[in-house]
Amino acid sequence: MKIAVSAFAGLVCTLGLVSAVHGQDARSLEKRSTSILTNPPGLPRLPSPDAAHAAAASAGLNLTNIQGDIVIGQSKRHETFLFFSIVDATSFKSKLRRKILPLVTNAGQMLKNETQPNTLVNIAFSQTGLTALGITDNLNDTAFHAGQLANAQTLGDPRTTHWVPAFTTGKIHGVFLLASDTTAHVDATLKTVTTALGASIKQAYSLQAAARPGNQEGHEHFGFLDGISNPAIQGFDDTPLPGQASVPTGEILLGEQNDNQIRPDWAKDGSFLVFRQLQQLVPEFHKYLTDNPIVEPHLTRAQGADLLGARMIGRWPSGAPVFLSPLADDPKLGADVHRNNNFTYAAPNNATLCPFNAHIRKNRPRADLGTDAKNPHHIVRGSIPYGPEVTPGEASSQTTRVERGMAFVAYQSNIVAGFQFLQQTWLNNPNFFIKNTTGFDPVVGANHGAARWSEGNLDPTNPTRNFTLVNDFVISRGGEYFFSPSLSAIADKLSA
Ligand code: N7H
Repeated sequence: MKIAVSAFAGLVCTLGLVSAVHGQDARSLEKRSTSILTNPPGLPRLPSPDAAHAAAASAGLNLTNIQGDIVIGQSKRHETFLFFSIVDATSFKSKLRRKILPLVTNAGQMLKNETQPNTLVNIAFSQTGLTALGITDNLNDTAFHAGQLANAQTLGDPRTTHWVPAFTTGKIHGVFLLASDTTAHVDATLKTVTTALGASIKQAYSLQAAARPGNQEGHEHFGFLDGISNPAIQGFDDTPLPGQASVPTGEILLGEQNDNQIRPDWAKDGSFLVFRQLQQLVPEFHKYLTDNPIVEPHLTRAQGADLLGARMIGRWPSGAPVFLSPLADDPKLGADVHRNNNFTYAAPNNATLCPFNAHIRKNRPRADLGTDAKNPHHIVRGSIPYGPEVTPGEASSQTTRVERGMAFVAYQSNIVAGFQFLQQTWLNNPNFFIKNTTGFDPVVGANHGAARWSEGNLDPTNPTRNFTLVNDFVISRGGEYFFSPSLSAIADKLSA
């Protein structure tokens, strides 16, 4: 039976879930009263349903046709990434339409607890996956077409030395993103999905991820609150917080305003999903800080170490920006969404308050570029930590023994101008455009595994002090580039 797309999308919207029909079992019929998302202080909230629908109406955007993960940011509690290869394309397509499409969660559903499913289900395809499905249309993104494996050198990885083997095969055709508030929900949905697809797919790899426990919820493994400065997407959130970037819809969604590439019609309202498994060497990072503190008469050694870490990121663990709180953390500022992103690096436009090569300044130079509107390199991050907390043994030996890190997810309409540009041209480039020879992003910048450096500007007390970072604190375990299609594209193109 062919379902008319608009009618289908409307049905999804009205019911908030169609999953009860096929698989997420009877519990899906229960209305949720709690959100599947976390809500740590300091991170931007989703817009209210009324505000989002009004914004979408004025932009002509259909929120029920856009996959939900694209707009919700970094607030997932538990998430499993299931990477798969398509074994039988005919069987896969038929099951995709009949059994998977009804489970796929759209952006509209995520706006209210009552319409959220038990588990968010999203699906995305690599270039080899689209090819396996017989799709020959050109989505017009060279990085996506080549795949991430071909991009390892460009991204500064030390070849594929540390890559998860599955990412080196070029045979990952797609990924399911399954997110919920409990692992029980995620696991039940994983079973539903794999049972539904049966032998039409083969699991290539999977990664379980979860928000960190207790007061570290919302913080990545080095300890810093993450996701504060995700941009507001026009047509979804038209009331950005002070300092929050407001990005044209087409910078994230294909075929929308400001997406100037030629795309096939069916690609409209899809988004490119960059996945990277980024291992974090947490004890080693903290050892580096302790061994190389910033020395100031009124700071203890520990405070000097914390200051160096904060200047490397551009924010303190609470999320307070060093530009507004240059010498010590300010948890009240970090938790205040009206203040924690409200700065531009404009006055003073130097490295006194925030180093030029701090992670957040390299990723979004704000007024260094003129105005934010002149920056076409925004991404929406949907990352989540993976792996356990640092054990006492690792802390005392200052050595990583168990893998942990960030399941990095970024959405954009153009990988070349989005993630690839940020990693290659800003984070990995010691000659950052604002000022030459400032150095690498000390945390995420990469130099093919060789030493990285930071010249001057990290230490405010000694502008000529240079830092040599012999070892990486973040190690690429590889990943893949995917396309997260609209629900109508799944119905009409990918399963037809
Ligand atoms: Fe980054 N971190 O703790 O070091 N990031 N990041 N990121 N990141 C940000 O402002 C981190 C990575 C961006 O708009 C914060 O939301 C870690 C990659 C962008 O002002 C923290 C890893 C790329 C921003 C971290 C990692 C980016 C940003 C501050 C890997 C792109 C917003 C919280 C393990 C290529 C900048 C916040 C802005 C912020 C961390 C990776 C991009 C704490 C640990 C690979 C665009």
